[in-house]
Amino acid sequence: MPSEPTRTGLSAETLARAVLDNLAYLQARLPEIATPHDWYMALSYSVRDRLLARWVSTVRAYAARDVKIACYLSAEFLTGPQLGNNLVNLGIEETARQAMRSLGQDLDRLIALEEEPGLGNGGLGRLAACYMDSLATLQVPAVGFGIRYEFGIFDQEIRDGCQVEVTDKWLQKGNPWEIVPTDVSFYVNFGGHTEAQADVEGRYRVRWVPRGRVKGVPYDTPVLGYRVNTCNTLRLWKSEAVESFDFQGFNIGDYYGAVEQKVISETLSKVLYPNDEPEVGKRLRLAQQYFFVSCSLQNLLHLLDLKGEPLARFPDRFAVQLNDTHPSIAVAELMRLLVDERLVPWEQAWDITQRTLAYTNHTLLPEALETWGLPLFQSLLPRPLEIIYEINRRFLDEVRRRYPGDDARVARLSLIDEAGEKRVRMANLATVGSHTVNGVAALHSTLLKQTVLRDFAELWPERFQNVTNGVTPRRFVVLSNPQLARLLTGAVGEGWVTDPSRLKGLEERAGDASFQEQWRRVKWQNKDALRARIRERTGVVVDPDALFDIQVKRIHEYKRQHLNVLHIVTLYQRLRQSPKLDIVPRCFVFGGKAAPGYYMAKLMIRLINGVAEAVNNDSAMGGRLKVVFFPDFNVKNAHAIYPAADLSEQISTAGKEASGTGNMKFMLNGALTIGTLDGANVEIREEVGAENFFLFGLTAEEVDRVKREGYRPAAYVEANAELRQALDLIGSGHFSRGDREVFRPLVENLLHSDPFLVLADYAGYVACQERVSAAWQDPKRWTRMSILNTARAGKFSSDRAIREYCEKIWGARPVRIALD
Ligand code: NBG
Repeated sequence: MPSEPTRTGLSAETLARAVLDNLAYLQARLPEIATPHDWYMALSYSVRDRLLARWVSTVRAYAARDVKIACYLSAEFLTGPQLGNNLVNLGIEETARQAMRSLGQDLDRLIALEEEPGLGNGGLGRLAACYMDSLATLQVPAVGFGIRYEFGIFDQEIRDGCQVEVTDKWLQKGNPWEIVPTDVSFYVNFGGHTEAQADVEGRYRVRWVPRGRVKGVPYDTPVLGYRVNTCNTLRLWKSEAVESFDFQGFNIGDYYGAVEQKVISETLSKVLYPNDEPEVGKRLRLAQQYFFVSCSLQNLLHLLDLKGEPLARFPDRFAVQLNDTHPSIAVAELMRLLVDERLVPWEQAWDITQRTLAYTNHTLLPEALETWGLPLFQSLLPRPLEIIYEINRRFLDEVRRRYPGDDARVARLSLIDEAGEKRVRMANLATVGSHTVNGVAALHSTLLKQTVLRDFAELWPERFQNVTNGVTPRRFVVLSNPQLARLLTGAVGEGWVTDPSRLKGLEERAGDASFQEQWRRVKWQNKDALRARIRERTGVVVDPDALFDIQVKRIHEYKRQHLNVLHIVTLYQRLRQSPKLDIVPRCFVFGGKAAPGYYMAKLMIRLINGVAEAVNNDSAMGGRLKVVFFPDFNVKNAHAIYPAADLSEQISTAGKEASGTGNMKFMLNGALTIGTLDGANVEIREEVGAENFFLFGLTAEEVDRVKREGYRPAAYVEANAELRQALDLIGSGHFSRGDREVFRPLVENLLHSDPFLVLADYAGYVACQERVSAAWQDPKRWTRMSILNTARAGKFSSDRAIREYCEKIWGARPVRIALD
């Protein structure tokens, strides 16, 4: 029998041979003394080889053919671990298991060793990663551009109930997935000044004389689609110092300034900034954004040159999506590259820019909308700022023509906020420079047009779109919930993985007793597995027969983890007052990181842990209530958490959560949702049916009205004895070992300001939780609802979302790849 090529063969024997080969010749390790990590690396290299075969074919095909490439610009890609996912997409999970067994190694153990590439904060970064998976799976030519942070999002530890941030050293032991092409790098300017002059033909030209330059080096990670040959690229830029750096600075004596610049260039891609931080690291963050955007756009122009095509073809070759405002400096940078460096006339450059770029908005929270003070902008990016002024001048001329005399409107639309310290408004810049602007759920897109971008929506209604977010069923079911995946495949065939509308086929089995029994068994086993992890990570013993009530997401006041806590404290009080009360046993699980500088969010973590300590150790509870704060919520831990949930908490103040994507992951894994009419919850409820969704709370409109009419949180406390008791108990020090001061700021904030209407929604939430408990007591009914949730989750696949982006925004089409 002819033997398969070692680097590409897909049989277990060949794979085992490849692993030994890499162990010996890449890592120089003897099998006898190889550590589990060595084996992990050897297997990963072997899997990467198999990706590379497809990657090469893909890159070749894109270079040779007339294709349009979707370019996803994002400051965050929260990919999570790669090995398991690549095995799933290659379809060789079982083969790998066998191969490693033949080498005396356990595959699951090796997979568990992988460090998490946590290059994102939360939903926004994870969405980018899901989209990369879908793009490849749908065989759409695509590249993701971002930053190769040396330190990703911090690791969270809990000490004495408090969050402690530990630096994330994901690269310490090497990253087997990335490839560094040595033939490309780009330079990016910073600081300095500009000089205007006329060129030989008398045209107005501007030269940017930078203070310094930074070199951007690409690190490529192949992204393979599910069971296809398409293997796209995630290209992350690392900054390096340029050798002959700022000698002028040395000569004129600005020694420290020059050294500072050198340090900046080397630290540019050092660390991912946590969001929700008001002022920290502003300057470096703007520098990071410009750095990766400039490298990426230069790279695209370079690709066009390689194809030998004229600049006018740029928008036909590349669709560039701006993931939030973080890359929105692309509007000015593409203009600069075209006008200054390629000598394209302004009008033509503007046409190219607008036809290329599109912008996705991910938040309406005013404090999260990016603006940059002019002095900072000017000192770091003098030339892009001039270009922004020129864009603004032309744009506002147009506005004045449309709305003569409407100065207030001009002020609102301007790219520069002139009230107080002058600032550049990045959302306005992104909107003006894009052909399409979209929100991430139907409600969010509507509110976007009514609030943050209202004037723009009036000006250009045709520019606004909605694309509801989605999540990949490969990672979030096939990989992380294999038992459910098997059950689904048995019931509706394996086509659901790429066409989850087929899950509708489960509906007819939703009431079937034996199918229900299998369904419950899968859920129970996932809960039992989470039970073991909880015990290992926190020491808390929980019961898999209890209702697993889970809220995992970033910790934020608008997400209202404290509302969840108030419900727990209420149940706790009831049981303390009437120990014999018949209640549904519940295990409450929380997980999520707080931004290091977000005081209130950190206090919420402390509160959860304080409540956990009191509740879990109170013998009167008889084990009926358990509260767990699962530390370090990340993609890896998420794999174990979503599959184990009975109830998904999606309880943000209506109008505040742009979409949510955790809500979709829970639904796909058969959890029922308790939630407000916010973000994608609205569409989840539409899909699953109102009778299968636990709805409570004020609507976005009501929230607005309550606030307009003067919200007085104390009124809700006066009207509700249980609420008063719960707040009193928290204030009494009961959950802080007698210290009455610890939670005072949190309680006072709720009583006197409560910006996210926690107290207004409390009664409705508690009543809704009672409906949850009633449903749980009827296992047939609950299981039916659970099955229907999975059955009707098809809409929330990221494949659907990507198809919409391709059709409505990018004009990108699939390209079938044959292996060379
Ligand atoms: C977040 C929203 C979420 C949404 C994700 C992905 C930001 C700025 N926004 O509701 O808060 O699901 O984006 O769209 O991180």
